[in-house]
Amino acid sequence: MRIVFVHPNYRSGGAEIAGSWPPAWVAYLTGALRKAGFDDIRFVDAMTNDLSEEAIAARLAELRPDVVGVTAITPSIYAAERCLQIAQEVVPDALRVLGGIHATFMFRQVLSEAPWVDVIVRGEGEEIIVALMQAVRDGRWPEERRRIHGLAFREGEEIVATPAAATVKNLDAIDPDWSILEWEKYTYVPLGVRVAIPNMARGCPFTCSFCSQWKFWRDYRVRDPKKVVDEIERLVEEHQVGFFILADEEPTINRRKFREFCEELIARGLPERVKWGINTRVTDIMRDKDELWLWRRAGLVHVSLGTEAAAQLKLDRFNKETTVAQNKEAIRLLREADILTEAQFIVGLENETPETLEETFRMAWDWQPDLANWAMYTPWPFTPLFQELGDKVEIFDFSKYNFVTPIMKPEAMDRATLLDRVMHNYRRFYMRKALFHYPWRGTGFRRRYLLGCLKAFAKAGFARTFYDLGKHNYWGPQSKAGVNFNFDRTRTIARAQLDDWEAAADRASRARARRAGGFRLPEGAEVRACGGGTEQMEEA
Ligand code: B12
Ligand code: SF4
Repeated sequence: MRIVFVHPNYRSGGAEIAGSWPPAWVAYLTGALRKAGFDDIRFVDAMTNDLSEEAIAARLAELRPDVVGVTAITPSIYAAERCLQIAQEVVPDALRVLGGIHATFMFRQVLSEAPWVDVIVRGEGEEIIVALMQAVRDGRWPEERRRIHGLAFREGEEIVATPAAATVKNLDAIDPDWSILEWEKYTYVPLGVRVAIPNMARGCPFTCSFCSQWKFWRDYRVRDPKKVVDEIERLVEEHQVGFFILADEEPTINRRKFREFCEELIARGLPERVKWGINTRVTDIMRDKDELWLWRRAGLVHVSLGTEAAAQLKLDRFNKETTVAQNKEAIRLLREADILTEAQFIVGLENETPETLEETFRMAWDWQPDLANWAMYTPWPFTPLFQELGDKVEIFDFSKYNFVTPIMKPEAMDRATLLDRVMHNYRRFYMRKALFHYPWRGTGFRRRYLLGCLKAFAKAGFARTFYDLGKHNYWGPQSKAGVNFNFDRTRTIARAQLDDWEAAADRASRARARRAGGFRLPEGAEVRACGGGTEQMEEA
């Protein structure tokens, strides 16, 4: 039985400008499937190879799969749906499977707008895909489909969701198969080396209102650090990987395991051969300030911090539980430990003004991170903040939900001005850094790395792919009047999806009423989701 995975060709000029990145989901699913005895698995990376629709069709026709599996985050959903439509056209007998975060939560939307999708895998894929493939192989598909947890599919006019599958409890049984990828294609531009995205921890114990990740992975789990280092050692030895980022949302919260991870890398001499980066929280940096040199010795050279908003007001709204002063201090501590810092700002909520954007620039310059990003607030439709914003969200063209396109229109300015002010921040920040900082940061690794980052920015700037500026017709402040984000305003939320949200809101208000009606957990305990928040993936 031949399974073909396809990574859709979607680009938007954000993080991907730093290189061509290996899709981790393919390695993780392939590992699980091979362990379960499925050995005919192929992969088509339409994104890295920039494949046209015709080229995808030709590859599928040539490979003649029995199953086609595609991934989608929110902005790549239409490209993913199109891949499966192409599969329907050229290999109509193949089972068409879609997975990833967007379809997990928006399965009613997806099955309404793309009825050619045979089945959606909701949540972590490793165990569900194995159960699904076994059913197909053993001839139990589609008769037994209602028995497999974590799926959604159409039965005539009805959209059926089976009960949510459990999260993968034994993460140590996970053994990704990275050999499925064509390694010479994956390069990290700032260092000019091969790059990988291993995953040590899943989930996040926090519940930021704008973020979808804690909801997706649900409970927080960490793999055995030694096993993760085994994986990294194989990536270095077998695939000559010279840089990795951990895919984790929160790798450092479990201090003991993170320390073990660093010590194991050092014990095996890996920091000489591979450098790495993480995303984490400023509060962990403050807590672990005495360990930062250990992190650095283990090869950690780049920390991206969700500093998020300059104004404390915004941090509170995002439920981020951090303070502006902590952000500054965390950056200082990392700088002292010789670790590069990247500060992330989220801008573009409805109350953004030119002054608040200016304020983020001043903060960025005051804190002096090595890199700064101004991401456009993107209302993932399955987050609490989206529900709170209600009809202030008026664009439902998900292909533009990508951190670089202003989805919200701030009350005080139009979208083109918002983009222009953000570009103004980038220009000032990187111009000054390029002239006064990067070239003078010693002669060693740090300087080489920073100049490499500048090269990645410059490359995307010249090609006008940065923030999709070329597509949006932005050429600088003078071009504001001609900027066009090309939103497809015919895109709407499907009736089935709206009905589902309304039903969920009803259930939530009934639950609130029940709680208000006198039910109390012992000793004042609160009902909490396994991610630590108050929301939980629905058992359908
Ligand atoms: C590494 C990364 C990148 C890399 C590499 C992406 C790549 N080629 O895979 C780069 C830097 C290029 C990147 C770019 C972008 N990214 Co990114 N990225 C991540 C990050 C940090 C890790 C992704 C990862 O590998 N996870 C580990 C794997 C194992 O998890 P997974 O992909 O979810 O797969 C599991 C399940 O979802 C499921 N599954 C997934 N696909 C399928 C398919 C099938 C058939 C099945 C059965 C199951 C299944 O099974 C897998 C195993 O359990 C995540 C945050 C995170 N921690 O997840 C953000 C994240 C995915 N990125 C995000 C975004 C928005 C983007 C950009 C649009 C930003 C931008 N403008 O630059 C671009 C889009 C580029 C693109 N076309 O994909 C968002 C998506 C949010 C959303 N709701 O959709 C995330 C979640 C970050 C966030 N803060 O919200 N990204
Ligand atoms: S800390 Fe907040 S933004 Fe970061 S992954 Fe957790 S919930 Fe999301």
